[in-house]
Amino acid sequence: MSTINSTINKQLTPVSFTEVKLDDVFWAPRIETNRLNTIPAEYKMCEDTGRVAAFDLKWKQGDPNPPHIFWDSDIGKWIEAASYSLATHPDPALDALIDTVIAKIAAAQQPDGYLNTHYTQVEPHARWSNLRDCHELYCAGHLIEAAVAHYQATGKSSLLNILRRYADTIDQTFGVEEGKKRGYCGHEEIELSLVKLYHATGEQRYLNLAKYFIDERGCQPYYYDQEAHARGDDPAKFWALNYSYMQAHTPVREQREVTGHAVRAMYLYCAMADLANETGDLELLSACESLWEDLCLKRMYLTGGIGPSASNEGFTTHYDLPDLTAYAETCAAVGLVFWNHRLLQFEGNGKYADVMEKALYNGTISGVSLDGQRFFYENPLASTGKHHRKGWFDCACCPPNIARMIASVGEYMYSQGDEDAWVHLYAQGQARLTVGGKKLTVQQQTRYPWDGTVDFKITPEQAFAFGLHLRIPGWCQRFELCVNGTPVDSASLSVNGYVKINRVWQAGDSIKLVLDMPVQFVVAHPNVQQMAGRVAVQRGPVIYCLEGVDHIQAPLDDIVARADVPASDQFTHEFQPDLLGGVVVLRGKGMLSPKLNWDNSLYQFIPHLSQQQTPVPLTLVPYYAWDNRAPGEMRVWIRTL
Ligand code: FUB
Ligand code: ZN
Repeated sequence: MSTINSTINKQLTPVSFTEVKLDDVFWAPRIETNRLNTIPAEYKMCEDTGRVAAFDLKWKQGDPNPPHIFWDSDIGKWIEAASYSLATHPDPALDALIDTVIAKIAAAQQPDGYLNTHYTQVEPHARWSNLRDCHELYCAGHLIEAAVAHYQATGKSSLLNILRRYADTIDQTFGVEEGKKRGYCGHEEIELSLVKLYHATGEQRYLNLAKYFIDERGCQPYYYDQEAHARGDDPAKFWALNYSYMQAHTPVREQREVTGHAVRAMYLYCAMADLANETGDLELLSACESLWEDLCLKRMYLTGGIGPSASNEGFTTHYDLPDLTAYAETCAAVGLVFWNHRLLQFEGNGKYADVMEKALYNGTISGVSLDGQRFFYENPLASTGKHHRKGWFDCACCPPNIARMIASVGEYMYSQGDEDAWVHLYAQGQARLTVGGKKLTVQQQTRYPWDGTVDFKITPEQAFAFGLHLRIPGWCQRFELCVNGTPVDSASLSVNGYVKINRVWQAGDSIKLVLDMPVQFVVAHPNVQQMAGRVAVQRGPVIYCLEGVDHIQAPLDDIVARADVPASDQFTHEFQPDLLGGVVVLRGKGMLSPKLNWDNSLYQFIPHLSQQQTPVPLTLVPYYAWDNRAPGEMRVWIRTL
């Protein structure tokens, strides 16, 4: 059921991460690790693998290691991450390093503005001949995002000017006008980047081009058929079988079911939300709303991972959420954050913040090791002990994606409007907001996500009236709220997952929000057959898991949780500063199933199963932190009696 109003209500604008200073227990150390370890390590890998040198245009036919069709996107995402990092932490060496890469990019730009290291060197006569498979516009999109981020972080227009020229070339090449190609990219990304470029430059034609790409997608006759014929290929032999793989089977406004490749879907939906926001396009917004329900109510992992299948790196059927074989690509969860953040800005509906928070604390950051130097591409919810992070991948989309998300995580925390301010996420630090043209500071003191108490100080430059919305997360069943020490009847003030406090705020005003954060069992919808009879454990926004290293007595599948007793009564929680970078660990008791002898049997009778079980101590650690100690098994979903 759609909850979107009949007109688009644009109340919220995100508060830029440059206005949000974090000194919290959770994100601040990650941002620092990202800056000190991840961004340099990724640059080194880009250098070592030839991605940086590809812009020197020295590769010749017959040389080894030809520039790959989407190497440019890795450089784009790296520059974006590095620029976000610069924006909050000035670093002359990093600034200079980015400048050297930009100089190479400038030199690689062709006289007509075209810019792609693969096509310029490896297939110079085949430009724009295979939009379906070859990522040209996708690479352009990531370079545009990089250019906008770099411009915003440094004020330098060096990269922006390059990408404007390239965007102009793209604009002259694609469109409905006579003589232009009516194509669109097989991997969405250019669309959302053009909306960013429009914002950075004020040039309406970039927004128009984004709209063209979105509106043209999925129209018949299919461009990809025509393009295949022009190449001499049979479109019926498309390796992915049909265009739902890239969400191009039907016009996007008509799409109601999430299909195909998960990262592509997320980037498309981001652009649809962007365009709806810019142009008031209700059709696009209502398509987003339906797609959101299809995804988040029937296809999303508990961790915010999405896309269960490796074969299409994406979606299958409703409720198909296997744990061990989950693909759940890091990039897809990052894309889910991007999309939900955009949808959140329309009406401030907490359901989007809930999904965003779920992915932020679980299925995205599981993609990077605690030292920031090893990465998961796939984020399964169970492991037999063979799945481990790696320093890099041939297809290296995930490492720089998680880096850009972490470097800009402050962006997801607050919104501002003409009459209201919103706090979506809790993290210690302070933010500068502007509400109706008036400035204020919001300070949070908290140990979230390890503790549910948040103390706020609200400091407007001058006293003024506005509504302050504080999110009550979906996982929280009970909370208490005091303003200046006086309890507030918050039930009457709660709308769409937020409590709204209306008053004339003045310097020195304080708020105490206490979110009850017990350990909870979670069960899956009965249609998720793979999880029947299993529970997961969650505390606050954090999903927990069992790791083999804490349970050497038996394989994890022999461990059974006692779901007949509330989780809060059986698990204690304790912050352990020296474990896994500082985490709350849960401890309790489960049971060990008896060891049965399965020689020569497929089924057997076992009377009085429960009497044969023996108690076993359980230790649960945050899912995102798994595989950072001795390698071994992992389970999120635990068997029950
Ligand atoms: O195709 C470019 C990127 O590589 C995609 O976003 C990922 O899923 C991986 O296939
Ligand atoms: Zn990826």
